[in-house]
Amino acid sequence: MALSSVFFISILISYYSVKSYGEELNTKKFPKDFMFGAATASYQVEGAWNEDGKGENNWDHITHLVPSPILNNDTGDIACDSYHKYKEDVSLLKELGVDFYRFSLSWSRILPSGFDNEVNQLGVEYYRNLIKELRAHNITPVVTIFHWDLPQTIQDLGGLQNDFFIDRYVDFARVCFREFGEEVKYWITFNEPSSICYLGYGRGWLMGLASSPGIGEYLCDHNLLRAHAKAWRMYDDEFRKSQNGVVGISISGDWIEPSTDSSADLEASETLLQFTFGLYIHPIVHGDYPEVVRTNVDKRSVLQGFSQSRLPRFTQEEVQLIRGTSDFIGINMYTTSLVTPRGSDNISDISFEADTGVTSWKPEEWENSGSSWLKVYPKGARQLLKWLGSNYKGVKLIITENGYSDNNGTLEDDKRISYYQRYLSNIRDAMEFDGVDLFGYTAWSLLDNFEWISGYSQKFGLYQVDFNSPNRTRTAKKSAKWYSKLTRTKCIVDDCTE
Ligand code: GBH
Repeated sequence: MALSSVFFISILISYYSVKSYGEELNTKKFPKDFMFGAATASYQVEGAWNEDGKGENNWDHITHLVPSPILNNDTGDIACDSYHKYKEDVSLLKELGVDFYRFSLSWSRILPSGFDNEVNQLGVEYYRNLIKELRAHNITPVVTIFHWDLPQTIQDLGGLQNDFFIDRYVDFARVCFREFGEEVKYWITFNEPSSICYLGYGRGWLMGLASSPGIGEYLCDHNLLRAHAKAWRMYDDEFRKSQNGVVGISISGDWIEPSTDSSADLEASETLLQFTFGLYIHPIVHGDYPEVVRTNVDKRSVLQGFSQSRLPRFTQEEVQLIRGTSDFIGINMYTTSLVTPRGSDNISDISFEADTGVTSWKPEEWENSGSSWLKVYPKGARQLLKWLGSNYKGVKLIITENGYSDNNGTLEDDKRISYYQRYLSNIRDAMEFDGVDLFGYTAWSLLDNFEWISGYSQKFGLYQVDFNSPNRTRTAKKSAKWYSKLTRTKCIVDDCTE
């Protein structure tokens, strides 16, 4: 080929990829077999906190404390009342036209004592009925085994910081596979290890509200990863042949954008991505923690006078156990942060943040949502997927959460539509231009629901829920109509090309 035409083509290619990057909406349909879904989690929607034999969990405990640590003293005692209204929820999912529904199981509803000495048949029945209703409407259940509601008995013993958790989790997972695995082919072991461990045991915002910064999160991570791996292997040994499903995990985090293009900021970005995504995905893919995490925590632990690293070590057997234990990786993505190295290192600071060696923030001027942590930055979706795709080649990815909050639950939620449209456009770009192997997308959330310590003040739903009415009346927002067009056309604009 003549040099001039090579030159011409490369200009064309670079023009096209610049143009297609970011602002302009991608007009290509999602592939035919690409799955669209919607998600909720047990404590956030079910209510019925003490009905039909359910045991107490950490969220029942936290929300009933006096004074309450939850905004407006809100509780999930009734929440969206999905325990009683699951048939209506399924009819909404039908209206949305989704391929799947991602929901989670309440551990203490199924095992009231937290342990497998007693299985609560009424709890099992509830999920059986939900699954049956979904399948009757041709909606695939995608089931999260653990989405933050832990039996209080187990939390009282230190929760995920105590390594007895590992086998208790495997016991619970076995009951789930046994009771539901004939009908459930997609499993997610844990929702967001970093929220559970870092926000939970490191910062004290979730789980038990107690915090041990720089220590608790690593104990929790270490146990969570081993619990995940053991549950995956147990499925493999005891159920995969007869049930033929897949088991994965959902990891969350911000895309971390270097605040300038200096090499220091690029390195800071890579480091923080390793501390959020790599911390979990690297062990699951390769068997052990990422090098930068190992090195940073080990080094600081020594300087702080610890005789052993605050980040525990896997034995060789555990490395073998953990490596290769995910059939897919779920990604929960919402937002982006900027990053730069920390100005000075105060070595007496024992914390995860100090271990990362970087500092991150979200610029004031970025578009707001109803949650202070959620700034709208659609380009970050493509960047993150591209980073994941190139760091973990051959790993199947699905977005298990993405969504936008406001504070009033308005039905005229054009901002939510715009968020979904721009994020999905960047996601489509990542598939088209960066070769990212993504097989599905999940909107968070089906319903306005109990947003943890923020109570009912932050609303993510495609459907509004009237929390003042005993009926918990559900009403479709404009975004629900938009999403139902998307699920049917696989197209985010009015008119798509194939
Ligand atoms: C998801 O977490 C959860 O899986 C889901 O249950 C939740 O409803 C949804 O997001 C929307 O928030 O307020 O400063 O304490 C997303 C990751 C981690 C983002 C915790 C919010 C709290 C920051 N989340 N983080 S703060």
